[in-house]
Amino acid sequence: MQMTLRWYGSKYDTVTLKQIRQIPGVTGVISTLYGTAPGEVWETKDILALKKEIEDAGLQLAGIESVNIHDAIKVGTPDRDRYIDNYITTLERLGQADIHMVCYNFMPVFDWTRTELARVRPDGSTVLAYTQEAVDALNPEDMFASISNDANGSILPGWEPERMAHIKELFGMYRDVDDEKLFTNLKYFLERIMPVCDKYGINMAIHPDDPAWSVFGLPRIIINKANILRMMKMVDNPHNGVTFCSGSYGTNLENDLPDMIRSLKGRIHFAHVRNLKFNSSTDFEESAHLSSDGTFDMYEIMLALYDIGFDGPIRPDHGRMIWDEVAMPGYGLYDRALGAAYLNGLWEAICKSRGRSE
Ligand SMILES: [Mn+2]
Repeated sequence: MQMTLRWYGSKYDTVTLKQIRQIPGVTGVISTLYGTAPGEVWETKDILALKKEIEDAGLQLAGIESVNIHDAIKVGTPDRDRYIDNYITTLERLGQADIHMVCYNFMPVFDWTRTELARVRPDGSTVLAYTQEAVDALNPEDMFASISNDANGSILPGWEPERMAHIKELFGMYRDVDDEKLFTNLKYFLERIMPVCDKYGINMAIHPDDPAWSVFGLPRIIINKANILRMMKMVDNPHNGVTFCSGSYGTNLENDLPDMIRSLKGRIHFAHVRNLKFNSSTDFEESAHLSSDGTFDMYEIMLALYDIGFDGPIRPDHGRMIWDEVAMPGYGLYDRALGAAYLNGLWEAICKSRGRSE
């Protein structure tokens, strides 16, 4: 596996490539052209400039998170083919630039959802947190207002103001889309993009829905083992794979994370590994990465990845805000660096005890 950190680009991120380079064991970053809108074709010169900037800093661009999917594709409107054509062109250009992993999600309207971006923990650190009670008490517009007011001045991916300005319209588009329709539209999209993925060796890695259940009545399908195996079978191509995000699948305590990993051998192309601490089944917070601080056994998660021969990029996920850092919630430097070092330590111990060199 290759340890990486997510990086939003020098225009948007408070963390520098130089800082990332100094985290021991981190050799790559996962990035995106953050200024592009879903549905837009990415320009080759912009892709190459991003890649060069990262390589000049002594790191590798290990994959893209994300190339976002236009709502027309998720809803299945008559103009979806135009947006899929654009997506294919972007994939072609990424492949030509020697980039072979693309993360994306198929979540309607919202990306990940949290109800607090800075819950204070007993040690004074702040973390992202979720309570179902708070979601039940809010409407989507209020949710957007509370998220954007709390974001330390950053624009959070998936919560861009331009997008949220159309929130009512977006909800309207999804009125007739249920889980089955969303599966059908995902299949249509995947079947159309697989040829270009085959040609350039691009691994598509779908990110799970977060939290792993319906929010505000919207359909959500990438939530559990049964659905993800259905997706793997419906387009049975090794390039149709997943981002295994422990913090997103883990929002549902019925998901057995190591078992899910073992069921996806050969299809996990990217891993987000972090812990959650559940205070009740409907209230959780994003704790430090260590097993001892949260609900999940992080050793068992890393061991399952080892057992299936996982060799893709991995990254620590949202970190706590510690040591008075001011950054995009979840995306500060310090706690993610601690997370990377911890996951690398687990991996080294597993490799040495099992006799594989890396
Ligand atoms: Mn994730």
